[in-house]
Amino acid sequence: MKNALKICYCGLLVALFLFCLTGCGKKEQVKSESSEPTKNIIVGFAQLGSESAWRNANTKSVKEAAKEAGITLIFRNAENNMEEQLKSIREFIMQQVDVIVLPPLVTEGWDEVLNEAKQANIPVIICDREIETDDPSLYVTFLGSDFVSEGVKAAEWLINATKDSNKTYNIVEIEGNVGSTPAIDRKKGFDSTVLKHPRFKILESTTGDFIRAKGRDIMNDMLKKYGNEIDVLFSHNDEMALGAIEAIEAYGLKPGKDILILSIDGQKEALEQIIAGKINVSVECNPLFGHDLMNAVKDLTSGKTLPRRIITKDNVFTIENAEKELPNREY
Ligand code: GYE
Repeated sequence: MKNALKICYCGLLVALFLFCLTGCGKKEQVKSESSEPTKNIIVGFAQLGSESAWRNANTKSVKEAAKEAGITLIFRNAENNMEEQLKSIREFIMQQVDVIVLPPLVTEGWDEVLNEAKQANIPVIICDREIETDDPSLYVTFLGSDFVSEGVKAAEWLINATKDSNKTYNIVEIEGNVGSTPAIDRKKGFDSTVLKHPRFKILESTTGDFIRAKGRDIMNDMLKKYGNEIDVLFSHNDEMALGAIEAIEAYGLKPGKDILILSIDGQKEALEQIIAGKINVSVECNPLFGHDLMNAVKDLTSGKTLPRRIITKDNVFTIENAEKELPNREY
């Protein structure tokens, strides 16, 4: 009996040894397959500007992800000038890059240049903001956030926070670049949600181009015009909200209390202001999609079919979770 057990035990050991050997063999094979040199992919990225912490984080994320993926990135920055973006795309076509990536400054005016890319057989990925076109064949996929839903989330916070009051809330709105999807859709989502309730009134809505200094100047003008009548500011990004806070304090009012501040992006500085009680809510818009973008590029160049839209997940930051989230913020 003892001997039989011993034989069984030895048999098991031999089987285990053989299993390991073949297993290791397989691993080696997989390893050598994946370390085969892949074709060098060249991507032309026509960044639209550097107007905000969001934008700079986006640039960093794209550059780092390209490096990690071993993709050659030709990076151009148009500094908020559409002519420059058009020029960059034409330059990429001349260079015969494998893929063009475009975060468009505004929605309109891309058909001609995208047709040139199509004629040159260069696929285009639209990211961050969207374009308006009748020809769906001009780009392969859109990768970015759902801006309507961001506006809705800001509105829902306000509706909920004021639900026990029956006073009328006067709102001012500072918008992003005229004609850009984040400005159009955040406004659409926000306005259509709050205006279902008669207790909200929008006093004025003006563009601040997503820039902090403009947010400050516009808030200044609005305070001169409406003074204490303003109850709520909805700013289309954190940079402009941060500028507006300076103007509100200079005017002698308390941001976050005398004027409720609703904003979008979820950048580090905004979370700090939430903790300080000066911003009430910042709806996240995630700029860190570099990896998803490079994965889409790899799929595209290896012949896979991409979904028409790849939508990033966005959180909502308030006093409830800002402190916990702050150490994790990358922008
Ligand atoms: O919210 C803003 C940036 O297009 C989503 O642009 C982006 C917006 C972002 O300047 O801060």
